[in-house]
Amino acid sequence: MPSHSGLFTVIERAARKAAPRLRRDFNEVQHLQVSRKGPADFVSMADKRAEETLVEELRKARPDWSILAEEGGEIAGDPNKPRFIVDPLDGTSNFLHGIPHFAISIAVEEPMANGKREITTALVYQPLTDESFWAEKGKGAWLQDARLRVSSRRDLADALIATGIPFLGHGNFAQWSRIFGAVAPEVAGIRRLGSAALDLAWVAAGRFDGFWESDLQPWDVAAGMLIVKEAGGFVTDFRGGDRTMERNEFLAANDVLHSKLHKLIANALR
Ligand code: 2AM
Ligand code: CA
Repeated sequence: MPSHSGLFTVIERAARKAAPRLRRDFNEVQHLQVSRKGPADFVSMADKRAEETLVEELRKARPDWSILAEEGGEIAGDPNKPRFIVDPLDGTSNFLHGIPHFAISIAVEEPMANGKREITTALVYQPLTDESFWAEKGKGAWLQDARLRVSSRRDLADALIATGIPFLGHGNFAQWSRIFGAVAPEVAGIRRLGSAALDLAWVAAGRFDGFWESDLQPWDVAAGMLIVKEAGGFVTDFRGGDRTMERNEFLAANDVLHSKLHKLIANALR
């Protein structure tokens, strides 16, 4: 049984408080599919409401900490204190289309002695399955109270790889296509499920053997990256370095598959 920190309890309580409303709103979306205006405005309301609940709960527990949230942007707090990074609804397009695959993502970023900031606590919570994927730095990654470990597959031919495809003019489609062209013929399958937070949580859980995507936002990946690392996986940029956020490139897998995928990607982008 893992020992939760008080901080993790705060985060999980916030997510569980926002979840019932999200579940209700998701069920409601199905009925709106036929209406003329469509469910888009409704979903954006659901998104905002979930964020309000999360921000309210987090502020109550840690009033002087900053919060970076997808909808509201940055709420300034004490710059020397940690910061919450919050995505109230990752997988919005799934939610909008009635596809049951979305999550709440919450991370805590702490200032370190060396002046850098580091993610130290992470939760990706899937309201419809009630699954809590979480990690605390140095204490491992967990699904509820079961230890998570990245997959042990070593052969690309057995590997199921998740990705995100550039959409609506976002991202670099030419680059994604070159990587896809190099990776797809070598692996057992590629999946595009539409929630980067869950893609990473599922790499940590060994459901996916790897993941690559670029042009994501900090709240999409902050929690998922720590969960992968604490599950024994690697997360790097496409060059194999640690400048994931700066380069906005994310490649995650176990050590063996990470190095194989990295070679394929390096070749494709040469
Ligand atoms: P969001 O659901 O919070 O917007 C996956 O490629 C990532 O891109 C998701 O984490 C998702 O976060 C974001 N995204 C934004 N708009 C999207 C869209 N139209 N289709 C797919 N993903 C989208
Ligand atoms: Ca998101």
